[in-house]
Amino acid sequence: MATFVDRYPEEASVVKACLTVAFVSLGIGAFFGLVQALHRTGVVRLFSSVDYYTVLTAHGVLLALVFTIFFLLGLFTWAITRSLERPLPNIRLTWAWVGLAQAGTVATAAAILAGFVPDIGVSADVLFTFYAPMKAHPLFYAGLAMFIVGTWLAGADWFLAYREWRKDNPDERIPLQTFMVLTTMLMWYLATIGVAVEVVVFLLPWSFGIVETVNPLLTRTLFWFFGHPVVYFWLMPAYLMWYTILPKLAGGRLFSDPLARVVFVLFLLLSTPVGIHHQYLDPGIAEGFKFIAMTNTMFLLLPSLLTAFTVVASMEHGARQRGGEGRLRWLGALPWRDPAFTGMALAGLMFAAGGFSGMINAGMNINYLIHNTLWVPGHFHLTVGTAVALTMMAGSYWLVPQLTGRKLYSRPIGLAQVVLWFVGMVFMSNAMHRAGLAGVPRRTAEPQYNSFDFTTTMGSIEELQLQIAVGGTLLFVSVVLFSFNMLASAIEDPVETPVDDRLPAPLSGADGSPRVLDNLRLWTAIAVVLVVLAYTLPLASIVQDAGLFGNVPGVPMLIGNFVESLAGVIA
Ligand code: HAS
Ligand code: CU
Repeated sequence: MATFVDRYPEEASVVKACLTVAFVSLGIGAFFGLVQALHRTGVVRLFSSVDYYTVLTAHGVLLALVFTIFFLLGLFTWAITRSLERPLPNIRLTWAWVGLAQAGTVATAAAILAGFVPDIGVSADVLFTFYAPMKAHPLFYAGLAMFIVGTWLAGADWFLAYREWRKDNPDERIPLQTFMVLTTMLMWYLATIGVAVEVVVFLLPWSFGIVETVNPLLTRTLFWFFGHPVVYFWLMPAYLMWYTILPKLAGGRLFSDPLARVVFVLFLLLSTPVGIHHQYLDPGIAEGFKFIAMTNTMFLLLPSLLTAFTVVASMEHGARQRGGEGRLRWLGALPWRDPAFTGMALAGLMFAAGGFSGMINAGMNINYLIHNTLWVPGHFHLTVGTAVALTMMAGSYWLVPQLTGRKLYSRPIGLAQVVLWFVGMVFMSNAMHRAGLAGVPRRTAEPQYNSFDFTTTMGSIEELQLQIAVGGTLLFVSVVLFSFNMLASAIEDPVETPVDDRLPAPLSGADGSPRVLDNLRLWTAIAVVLVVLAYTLPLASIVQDAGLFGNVPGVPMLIGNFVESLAGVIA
């Protein structure tokens, strides 16, 4: 059995090109994470607090946007090619989107890093949630636009591959991995409408000086229209690996293929009409709209709860195939020495905790307690920072040898790396959650204000700061080990018996399930209707209140008038 690179050499190069960008971003982004954790906690201050937002923006953009999405581009290319069992139809198109996304990344990263150079007039300290009123240099938005268009073309490339396959296989069910890629991309097309309008219609002209003002609430709302679903765009590659690769690594088979399809369809339907749960504290959006977003968010827990069940059931099946017995003793029969398996399992375990803090965020009333505190970074370091990032690193130990035809340099280092990530994150994210409950704010260079004591029943602030610094340092060491292992693997000798990339058939296959599951047009249409229902009225009322570009006399002026007349009455 030839491995991936032997069967599809050109596609393997594409995947490698994407993963290389992902891993370089991971290395640089992790470095910014370390210096920032040490700075915030007051352990060592390596840069001036004035540069804090440049560091934080570089950290967030390089890790949350570039590392994750470039990994996705590589993984999905691999998944489409191997599950359709054919090369991509138009390799020039493929290289075009790789190049465009890479060029966009370079432009955006340059705009951010230029912030460290004084007096050149280029900076983009707008954080990874780049909405107004923060303004970046046009290069930042232009790069971002290229990057997003790159992902759109990638999706087009994969849909074309699917269309070719369909011509030859008119009656077959869509292969599972292809199904996952296509539903994720449909969700992405819908979600990115928000950010495209935000950047092209408002932020870019504003940054160029073509328009003078924007409506900040409108750009925030358009951002979160995209900003929630983007978290599932990061998560779906991890789910693809948990559903299709993890069962094999565990020694078993996926519990249910139709259940996996249902999960991806639910994400397509529900990921977008929930973005307002990031805006519970925004004035200017009526409570009723926030309540609808909360209700939709609670429904959106379902696909992840189904995933927890299906993935753990598949792992248990694998363990029993390997001789595992008992109610919980089977856990011991899992291949814990395999870094790919262990990393993914630990990532899943942490996601159970991250999902729990997500449920707390999602409650409109409890959100007021944690919003804009360190609790929120605690939440997303478990989700994107572990469920996604650790799964991607762990998956690489299995994936990369298929792309290079070389062996992995060191499994023990890989194992140490994934365990170190888990331990580092236990320290850091637990302390972040607790510090958040004590009121420590997020996005602040020096959160310990003079004459203000955060000490509460949550423990002393010094202890929490120390845990964050220790955790952050362990995470950085983990990335160093990962980068070293990947680099060393790139120059290993080619192997004679390559990794077997065949995936076992699910215990319950697609054949017995209703064909309507594969009706992508139907699900897309319903998803569009749900978004229209969730967003038309809130957007209309935001525009009515303060105008498209924020220059129509609206609520602020009404308040001004009110205050003025009140002052008159008092006088
Ligand atoms: Fe979130 C804020 C709600 C999931 C990322 N989230 C954020 C931010 C980020 C983020 C980056 O409602 C901050 C944005 C900013 O900068 O302001 N989030 C949720 C909810 C979920 C959720 C309800 N978030 C994610 C995922 C993310 C992510 C996934 C990235 C990938 N989040 C919120 C809310 C806010 C928020 C509010 C705004 C907070 C504020 O006020 O600012 C749900 O999707 C979670 C569902 C998950 C579960 C867990 C299921 C468990 C599984 C594990 C299976 C176990 C295995 C292993 C496989 C119900 C699937 C077993 C192992 C063995 C050994 C047996
Ligand atoms: Cu969200």
